[in-house]
Amino acid sequence: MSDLLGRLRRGYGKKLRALHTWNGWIVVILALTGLVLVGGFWRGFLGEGRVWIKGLHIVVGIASILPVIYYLLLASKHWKQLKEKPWQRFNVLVVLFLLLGWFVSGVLLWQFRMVGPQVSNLALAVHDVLTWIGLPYIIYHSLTRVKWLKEPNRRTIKSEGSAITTSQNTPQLVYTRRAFIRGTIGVGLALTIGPSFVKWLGSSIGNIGGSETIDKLIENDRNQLLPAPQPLAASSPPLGGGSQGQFRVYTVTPIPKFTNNNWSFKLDGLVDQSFTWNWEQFVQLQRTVQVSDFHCVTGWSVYKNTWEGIKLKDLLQLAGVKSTAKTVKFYSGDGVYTDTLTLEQADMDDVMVAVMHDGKPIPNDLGGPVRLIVPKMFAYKSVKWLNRIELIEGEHTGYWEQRGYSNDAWV
Ligand SMILES: Nc1nc2c(c(=O)[nH]1)N[C@H]1C(S)=C(S)[C@@H](COP(=O)(O)O)O[C@H]1N2
Ligand SMILES: [Mo]
Repeated sequence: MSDLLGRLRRGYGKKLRALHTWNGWIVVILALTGLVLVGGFWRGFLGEGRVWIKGLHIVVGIASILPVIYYLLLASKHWKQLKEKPWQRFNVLVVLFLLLGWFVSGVLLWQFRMVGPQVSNLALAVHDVLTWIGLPYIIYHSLTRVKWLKEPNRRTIKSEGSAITTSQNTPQLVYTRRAFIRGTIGVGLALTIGPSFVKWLGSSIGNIGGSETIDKLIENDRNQLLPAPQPLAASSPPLGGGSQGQFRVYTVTPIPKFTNNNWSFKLDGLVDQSFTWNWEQFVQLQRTVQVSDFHCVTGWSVYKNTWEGIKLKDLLQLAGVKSTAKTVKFYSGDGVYTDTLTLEQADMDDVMVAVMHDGKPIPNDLGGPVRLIVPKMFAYKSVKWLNRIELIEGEHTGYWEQRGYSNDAWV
């Protein structure tokens, strides 16, 4: 009888430890993939890989609930075991809270289409804040455990009894190897995510403190285009009362900057008359003002943007679309990014070739001097640094659509 109990106990200790190891690996994978996804630093050269990393992050994230459920089945016994160790009880609660919080907010983000932008914005904020407090906590936890592992009697999860005898001749080896593995993971983590982590941490703190605002991006604007466009009355003060929320600066290339000398705007392809405007000519074109929300598929939105620019349909009318044309193709001045709309979509009243945001020129970080705005679609359609519109006969698959995003981008 007591033998059986002992075996169960041993089994339990092993299970808990295996669980802990699995959980540790899952957190490492999620942390690495998550930080790479969120770190603007990596966006530029990941390209296509980003979609795969996102897939991996989601799959592993969903799987991460399994060890939690498994733990909860064993929890009452572990909890009793920790009776005299309030700090370790606290640790268990913190870790459970983090894992469940990440899981729930992660599932909502994954299902952003179903839950809508309001919920997914909240979920993204929660996911971020949990990472912001959770990752340092977990890194600290694993670093201190490396020391603990060298002192087996301080371990919480003991395999009571025979484990000590069996491991007696090799404990040094076992623990050193573990410490080594953990150390390696630690160094690997630091090297891979270090740069994006620091950057992201900075911007997260900025976002929470509200200091990394559009004003700051405007201040850092590296475009030099003269004359500055004069805002219409509806733009200044902005009709929408000023945008709410913050843009995350996205790019798949180094961020371009423009001057009067290297900037022009082309409208060509299957049109009756093609155009090439320089900046002085471009700011003469008739602009209008609209207020609209801006939604990124990754879960964030900026509400009530007052955009001023030229309606796409006005531009198309000016050039005269040939009857053979089927698709409107947009080119970014970054030389890489493209996207498309069908002629029917391009005819929507609120699709705009935008020049100003909230009454000010769009800074180059946010796609200025000219970016596309398609309010009814997710923002990957809103090509930054727009400098060419071509009417084409066939179809074209845009940058993110080539990498797995749906060509149907309706919000
Ligand atoms: N040229 C270019 N345009 C782009 C992108 C990009 O990486 N390059 N990202 C798209 C995506 S996914 C989003 S959410 C918005 C982000 O705009 P922002 O960087 O001004 O916040 O730009 C869209 N247009
Ligand atoms: Mo996006």
